[in-house]
Parts: sequence; structure tokens; C-alpha cells
Amino acid sequence: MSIMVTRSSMPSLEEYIEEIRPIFESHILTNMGPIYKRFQRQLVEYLGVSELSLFVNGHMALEMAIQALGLCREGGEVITTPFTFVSTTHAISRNDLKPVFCDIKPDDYTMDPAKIEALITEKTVAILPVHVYGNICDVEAIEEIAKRHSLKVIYDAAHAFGVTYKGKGIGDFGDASMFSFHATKVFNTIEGGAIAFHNISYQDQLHELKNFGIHGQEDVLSIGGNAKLDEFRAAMGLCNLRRMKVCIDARRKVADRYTERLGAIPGLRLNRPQKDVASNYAYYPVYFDKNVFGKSRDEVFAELKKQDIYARKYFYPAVNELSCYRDKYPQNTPIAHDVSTHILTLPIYEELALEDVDRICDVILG
Ligand code: T4K
Repeated sequence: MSIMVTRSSMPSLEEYIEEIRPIFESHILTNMGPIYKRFQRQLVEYLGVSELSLFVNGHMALEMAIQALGLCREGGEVITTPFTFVSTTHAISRNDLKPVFCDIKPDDYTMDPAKIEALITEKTVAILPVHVYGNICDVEAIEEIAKRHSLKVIYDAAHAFGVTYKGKGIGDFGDASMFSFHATKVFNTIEGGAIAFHNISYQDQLHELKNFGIHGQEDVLSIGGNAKLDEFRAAMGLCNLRRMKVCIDARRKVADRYTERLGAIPGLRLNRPQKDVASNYAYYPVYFDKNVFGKSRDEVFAELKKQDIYARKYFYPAVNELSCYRDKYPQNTPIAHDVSTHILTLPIYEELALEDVDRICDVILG
């Protein structure tokens, strides 16, 4: 059987049927129904955040968070990272804001705070860093810079579900954090996402944005869109939330086995555990230095593919090198370029057998 980079975690069919049974009695399928509300309450507790708003997916959550925080000013600039999934940058651009790309750190691939201040101009409205692979950004340094320049901070925490830093839920940092519940994520609702935040006033704004701006049955206050999470997906979320410990424990075992097999090999740079961070083992990135290891990232990718093993080049090319952005913005982020051309994310998911991890390592080392 092929081994893909990930495989969605799922509850048993029976458990999901039990969770959706009430929908077949009530016929309430969507529009913030009872399952949605229960799921939202449980998530607030699980993630350790003060407020949360659920969305149809992570991307729409991020687009609408930018709007709810009042950042859509003409000519506004948002400092962000090019080493991410393209959704991060699209969310900025689709709000008619200009992404300003800040380079990353070579050790954990998150935005380098030492390079942020040189990019701040009078047009800067926010900083939008990404906890890429579930690696936590330097939240303290970023907060300090943002405070000094009166800028908002929105974290793209699409990869960081359930991650804690110094015992606090990662969604508790910054002005807002976006989580993705896509099928390929550590935690999924099939498609889905959320915004976590502190400022209670964002709750009403996010609600309006995702529900046409409707206020009661007889008025519409603003020009919102439609980005509601439905009851079937919320039910999937309730089931998968119960399975999080099992799921993360299984991922940890896979990660530990990779580290055991690949940790001491010259020319391979693994993702180092971060201090004070409880990881969710979302991805297993390996940086290949051909000069030392003997094989390039692309050669290893091709050898794995021949064996029906599909690792992924997340995130190659860097976003500022993609067709839709490269002619508009400079490619002056050398570390992001270097990392994106040398890194491969190996298969990691709950059901991946340790024998398969060994097989993958044998191909890499062979
Ligand atoms: N910000 C960041 C940093 C993100 O990474 C993402 C999403 C977002 C924002 C936006 O959040 P969402 O709007 O998606 O909630 C995937 C996902 O579609 C995307 O959600 C994710 N990031 C991105 C990193 O990866 P692809 O095109 O690589 O997925 P695909 O279809 O090739 O699937 C990869 C593997 O996953 C497959 O080989 C098999 C497995 N899989 C896939 C699907 C669709 C499953 O096991 N079940 C499934 O249902 O984009």
C-alpha cells in the first residue's frame, strides 16, 4: 500500500453515527446549531483560549480575522513569512493588503524577529507570523516589537493545534490565532477552522463576517460573507477531540523512531524540540545537505517515490517565488529560499506503523 505524507485521523463509523444521530431528529444541519455550540465550548477548554469563533475552513477564518481586527486600510502592509502554505499570503492579498516578506530562522523555520523592525513602515498594520510545522514563533520578541510599534499580531497557527508554550495554549498569544481543522491536520473536522482571540468585541464582528452581517431577522448590519461550520463537521470535531491524546501519542512514537534512526546522520538536520513547548508532532521535516549526506532532497524524494512512499516538499517553492507573487515582490529572503530547496516532510500520521518508518529510513539511508 502507498504511504502518503499523512492520513486523516478518524473516529469509528459507529461513534460518528452516534454523534450525528440528533441531526436526523432535529433536522438542524447548520447555522450555529447545538452541536456547533457544544463543539465550540469544548474547544475553548481544550485549547486553553479565552474566546473562539468557528469557521468553514482555516483560510476563511484568517481572511475574516484580518477584517475583524480592522486591518483593511488602503495601502496597508502586513509583515509575514514566505515559508508557509500559500493560504497565509492569499489571506493578506485577498484583503487588498500588501504582504511584506520577512526571512526566517534557520533552526526552527519561523519568522526571524531580528529582521522584522527593518521592514516596518508607516503603512504597516500588522505582523502575521506562522507557527510552521507546529514550531512556535518567538512569541515574546514578536509581542515586544508589536507593542513598541502599536501593531496587531495574528498568528497562523494552522499547524499548531494543541501545542502549548510554557503551559499555555498557543492560541492565547497575539491578538488572534488561526487554527486549521483540514483533513490533513493533526486534528480535523473534515474541513474547518477557528480564530482564537482575547478581545470579546471580535466575537460579534467574526459572527457577522461569517454570516452575511445578519443581525436578528430584520436587519443586516454589515456586508459579511458565508463561512459557517456545519453540524456534521462539528460532530466530526467532537469525535476527533476525544481522540487527541491517542493521536498525539501515536505521532510522538513515529517522530521518536525517525529521530532514533536519522538523528546522528551527518548532513541531515532534524526538527529540534523547542524549549518549554509541548509539540503536536504535526510534521516531520528533514533538511538534506547533499555536500555532507551525499544525496539531495530531490534525490531522496525520488527514491522514496519509486518505493511508493510520498513525502512532500512542504513548502517549496517559498511563497514569494510562486508565479502569482514572484513578479510583484522581492525574493530577498535567502534563508527561506535555502530551506525550501533542501527540506522534505516525511510521512507522519496516527496509523503509520513503526515498521513502515523503518522502511522509509532504510530508503533514505540506503
Ligand atoms: N495556513 C497554513 C500554514 C496551512 O498549512 C494551511 C493549510 C492553511 C493556512 C489553510 O487552512 P485550510 O483552509 O486548509 O483549513 C494540504 C491541505 O489542503 C491544506 O489544508 C494544508 N494547509 C496544506 C499544507 O496541505 P495539499 O494540496 O498538500 O493536500 P493533498 O490533497 O495533497 O493531501 C496530502 C495528503 O494527505 C494526501 O496525500 C493524503 C492525505 N489526505 C488528504 C486528504 C485531502 C488524507 O488522508 N485525507 C484527505 O481527505 O494541501
